[in-house]
Amino acid sequence: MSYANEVFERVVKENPGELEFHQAVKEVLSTLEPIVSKYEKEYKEAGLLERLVEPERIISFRVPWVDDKGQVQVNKGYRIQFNSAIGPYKGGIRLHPSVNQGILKFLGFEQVFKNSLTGLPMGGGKGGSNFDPKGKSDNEVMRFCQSFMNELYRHIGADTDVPAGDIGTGAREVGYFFGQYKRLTGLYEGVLTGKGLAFGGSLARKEATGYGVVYIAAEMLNGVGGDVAGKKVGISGSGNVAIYCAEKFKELGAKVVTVSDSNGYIYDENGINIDAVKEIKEVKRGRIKDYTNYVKSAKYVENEKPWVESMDIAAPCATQNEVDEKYANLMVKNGVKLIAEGANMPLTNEAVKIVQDNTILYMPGKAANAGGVSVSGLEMSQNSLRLSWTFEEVDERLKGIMKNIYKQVTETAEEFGRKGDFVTGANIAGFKKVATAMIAQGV
Ligand code: NDP
Ligand code: 2IT
Repeated sequence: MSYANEVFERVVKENPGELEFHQAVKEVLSTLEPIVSKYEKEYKEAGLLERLVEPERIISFRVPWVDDKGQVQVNKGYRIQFNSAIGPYKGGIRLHPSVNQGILKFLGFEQVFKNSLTGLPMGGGKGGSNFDPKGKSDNEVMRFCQSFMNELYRHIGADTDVPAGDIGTGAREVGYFFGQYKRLTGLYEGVLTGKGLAFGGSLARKEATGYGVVYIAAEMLNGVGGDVAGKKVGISGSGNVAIYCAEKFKELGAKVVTVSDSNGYIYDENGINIDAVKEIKEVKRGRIKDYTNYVKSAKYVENEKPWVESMDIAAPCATQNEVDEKYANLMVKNGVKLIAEGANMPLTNEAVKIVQDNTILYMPGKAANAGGVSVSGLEMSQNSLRLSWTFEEVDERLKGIMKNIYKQVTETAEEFGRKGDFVTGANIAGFKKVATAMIAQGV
């Protein structure tokens, strides 16, 4: 059995029930073979892969808070400090009822390679809670965030671990986290990213993940002599990533025809009205179904995903495993030529195989959605410098980073004999730098 396979089997045995974590580890280890076989002796001596799949630290804690009725509620809180070989732990905080340790370990593991690909000095981490912000008042969200930070503050800091947004965590939550961190420590420092613009946030952070997805999709098309303009695009989700992905696709002349949430999807043949989606989701915190109140001609389909429609480009921007074999086959049938993942691991490993076998250009999340954490890295730089850059300056740097990620991914794939396989390219390119740093720093 190969070294990578041995380590994978050990992961399954030692982390029972953590299915998403197994899936993410399998995806990465199965593509590292070309580099692992080259340096096997050195890696084995250093116990490199065994160390790579084990988080440096898992912090897990109780989050008690009082709801508006005066009732005490208790949630689970976590921070996975996965790997600090190339910089302080960096990664978002997910607030969603489905959150558990296995999901956060998969996200933390992915983050290690993603952050490495950005070229910025950031290690990998992820945190979260099974708290559901939906239907909660601002005061309830505030009390939850304060309680979460009462425990987390002692483990984070501008040079140790820098959390940010993810599903269920946006500017409102980051503001409450930051306020409580400052109260508890007395420090005004860049301990979180995605902050409000009035207190150290970076321009273009809100847009960064979605814009980055489009910048890399444009590079992918350019690589085959194509162009974003005129393409029909299907997007899933209607949160932070989906909205700004739609905005940039539209700006570059594509037509975005779908958005969705966990209840259903909208199809608008005239192109999604992004201002309407922003108002429904960012202002009213409503459901995507309400879009039909803004655009009467749009269609709403309950309990279905956008992938049943025909489109040239698919950008899954909701959550993990939203595209399984059935939907991957539908994408092939419906004419999808390019997939760029805004979400983390939205395709199952079986779905990835189907789209790659059918020669769909496919960019995995750790490369395609790295724009968000990249601008988080730029926010950290601005905070350290006590400066703020203009929107254009940050956006230009973001474009440069996404271009460079595309270059690394394609060149690495080619170097290791897997031309056009962006999964292998992204995994090996992200892994190389982390491996070098881990070996150099000793056990
Ligand atoms: P938001 O909370 O802003 O939006 C999430 C969207 O996805 C909502 O439309 C939500 O619908 C939908 N969704 C969430 N969970 C599910 C589910 N279980 N089934 C179906 N739909 C679901 O989150 P973001 O836009 O920030 O994050 C979306 C994805 O992008 C995640 O995978 C995240 O990890 C990834 N990502 C985010 C980055 C960021 O900067 N924010 C950076 C890189 C990746 P509903 O309201 O019905 O729950
Ligand atoms: O998955 C991700 O890359 C994020 N949620 C963003 C992390 C960050 O630190 O900005």
